[in-house]
Amino acid sequence: MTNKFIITKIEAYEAIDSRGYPTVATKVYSDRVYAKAMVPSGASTGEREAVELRDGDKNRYNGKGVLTAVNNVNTIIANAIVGLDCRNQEEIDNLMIQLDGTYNKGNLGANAILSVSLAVVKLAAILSNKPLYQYISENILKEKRTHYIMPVPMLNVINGGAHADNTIDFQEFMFMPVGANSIKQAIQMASECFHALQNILKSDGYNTNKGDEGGFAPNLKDANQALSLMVEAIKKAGYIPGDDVSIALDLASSELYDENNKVYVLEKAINANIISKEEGTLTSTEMINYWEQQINEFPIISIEDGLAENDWEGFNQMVTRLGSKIQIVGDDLFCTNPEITERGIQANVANSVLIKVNQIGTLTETIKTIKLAQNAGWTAVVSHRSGETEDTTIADIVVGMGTGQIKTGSMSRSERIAKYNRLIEIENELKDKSIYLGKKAFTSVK
Ligand code: 2PG
Ligand code: MG
Repeated sequence: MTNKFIITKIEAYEAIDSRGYPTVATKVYSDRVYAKAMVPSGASTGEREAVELRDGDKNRYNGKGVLTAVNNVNTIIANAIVGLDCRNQEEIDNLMIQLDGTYNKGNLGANAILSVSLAVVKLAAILSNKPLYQYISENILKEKRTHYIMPVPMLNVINGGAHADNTIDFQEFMFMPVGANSIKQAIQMASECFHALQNILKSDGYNTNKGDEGGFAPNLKDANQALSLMVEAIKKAGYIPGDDVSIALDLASSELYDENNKVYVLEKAINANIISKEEGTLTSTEMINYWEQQINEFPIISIEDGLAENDWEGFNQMVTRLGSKIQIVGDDLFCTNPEITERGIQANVANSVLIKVNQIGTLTETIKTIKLAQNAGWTAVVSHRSGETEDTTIADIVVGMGTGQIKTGSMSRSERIAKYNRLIEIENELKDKSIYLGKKAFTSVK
């Protein structure tokens, strides 16, 4: 009898992401059954991210085409992987890493490699007759669970920084429905707060246009005003700030850092004449002071990339001062890279790691980073990118890995909603075999 798990064909092509840029889509087949994965793409990227291979041919998509990566899948990767058993995830991922031969997947492209890595696990799950989250847990982690942990979502409702054309320098202001008892309820609460925020913005005379992740992108004065509006929205929707709905932030501070002068510059606000150059230029300590004040004033529970990726000293100071009160998440800081995360754990620069599959490029390495964090008593937040597709793999990864937190955008735009709908579907399927941890998802915050 033939082994139904043998990969018989791999087919990649250029698809389109949520910003209208090309991305790699790959179908991995076993006979007539196939699974498909599509790769996301960031705008505020960390220096140490695995390489997203772009053609650079200015005649197509302003140089952003991915035909070289697609071709690498269809030739080099397909030649090596067709004929292998799709259940051997680690073997396949390691083989692709070897084929690439660089430390950052710059040869074949992390976008090429990731598309195959994710399609392979999806195919193995389909052929095993298991939902992907269950396959990840039982077959990859070898953990049989009586209950699955549904993630507390971070919903990015005010977009700034590189994700929006407005005056806000900080990138993401997110609702976290910590008081819900299920993902379904969490999403309902988030939706109600989101619409309350929309009404407040409208009646205060602000525009309600959206940024890349589906959050509003008004021209606000500063972060303090954004936070005040969010608290007002939570109350207006009938919830208690901090008890029912908390606030998480991604400051994406690498984008603000002036490496030469070791200062953070709030350029958008300065250019809009909201603040002077002096007021808008902050040292690491001044950044921490500012955010400490905001934490005291608002129900902030988590801050991601509160400082720049190379400011490890500043991060250590931030964790020492704020780490017992809030979750300090490293995104650009670690780039989902197991080695950098390991170093970060030793150097005590955070208490949580953001997990983005395309920052590292294989499922195997992604899992390694999550495990490192979990073993160190850190939390791990599985995350989308600002450029996304309808691919919902991260929803299954977060449930399969049981990390307890996901960041996947606002209550608008279908590429974000697709992930929420997948989480609702999983919860429905699991019935009483699912748990929503709420505030308990923050194990590292005392
Ligand atoms: C981030 C992400 C996702 P990007 O900084 O965390 O929200 O943005 O994908 O642009 O890096
Ligand atoms: Mg980030």
